[in-house]
Amino acid sequence: MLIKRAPDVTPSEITDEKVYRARRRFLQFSAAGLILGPNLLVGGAAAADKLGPLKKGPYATDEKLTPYRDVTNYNNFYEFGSDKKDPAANAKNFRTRPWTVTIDGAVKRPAAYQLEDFIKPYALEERIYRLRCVEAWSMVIPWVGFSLAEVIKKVEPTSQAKYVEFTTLLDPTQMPGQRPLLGTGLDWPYVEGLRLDEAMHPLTILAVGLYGEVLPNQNGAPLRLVVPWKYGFKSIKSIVRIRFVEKQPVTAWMQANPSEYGFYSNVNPQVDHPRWSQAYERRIGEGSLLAQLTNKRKTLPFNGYAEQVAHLYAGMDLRKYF
Ligand SMILES: Nc1nc2c(c(=O)[nH]1)N[C@H]1C(S)=C(S)[C@@H](COP(=O)(O)O)O[C@H]1N2
Ligand SMILES: [Mo]
Repeated sequence: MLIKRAPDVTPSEITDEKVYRARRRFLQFSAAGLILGPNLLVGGAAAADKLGPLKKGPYATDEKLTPYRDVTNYNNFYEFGSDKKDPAANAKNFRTRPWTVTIDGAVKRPAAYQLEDFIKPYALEERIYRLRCVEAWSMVIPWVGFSLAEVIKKVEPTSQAKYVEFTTLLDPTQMPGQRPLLGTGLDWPYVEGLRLDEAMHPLTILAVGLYGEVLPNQNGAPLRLVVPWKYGFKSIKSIVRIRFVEKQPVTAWMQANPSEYGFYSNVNPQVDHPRWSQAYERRIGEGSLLAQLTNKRKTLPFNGYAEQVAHLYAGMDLRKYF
């Protein structure tokens, strides 16, 4: 990010990580005037906006972090195009302020918040999680966010609330992928859903940043979900609405192709995608593409979070509920 590299040069993970670790120390020890007050998010979308102070969240993996350059230039965000480089290029001027987050449906306290007010009550944490895409690649990302369960407790779901539905902004003027002819084929806006107990799980977070900085637009600014035991597409970006519902939501990918994408989409090496295996994955940014292809990693059940989440699916046939 800071160092200009020729496209064929392997990114130096060490440099990125060093810069990041140093920056994190800076965030922890700098004078109060230099960092943001607790839980405050800087306005605007400049990539260098720092977040802090950050407490360390649970479940961190000690695997090597995926370089910032890969995390922010190898993206799926179909609203901005379907090529991995499209979101970084096309989301540059995406406006993330003002931003309204609506909470509605089966809750005692429905509300429409300005983003800053929505985020204010929660302490930001760093959560280092693996992200495993259904396309059989993975990353390790230091997210900044807070537990979705905290939000859910505050808005008090009623007994009707069995699922949580999330919706991305609909704005074809800003999102070329949503335009009828240039569009990337999904029924917009992008919708995702979780069962209420999945949404309440302590691994599930709403993220506002990564690598100690405000979320870059291509990673789902200003607010995105991160559900690390599910395929990446469940981690919906640029959220404007969180709705509590009785029936299982129809998600964007189920709508587009129900035989390939199910509601649960738990990472499962034993249940292949109809067109490719899910048994292995390549770790983005780890050496050359050839190295990634020849030296693949075994995909772990629930993306390695089985100990934390397998109980949520006890007794369910995960081939049927894929
Ligand atoms: N609104 C929206 N959210 C989305 C997507 C998308 O196209 N639109 N892509 C998903 C997919 S397939 C993945 S793998 C992750 C990628 O997140 P990242 O680009 O931050 O790594 O975002 C998910 N969230
Ligand atoms: Mo994905």
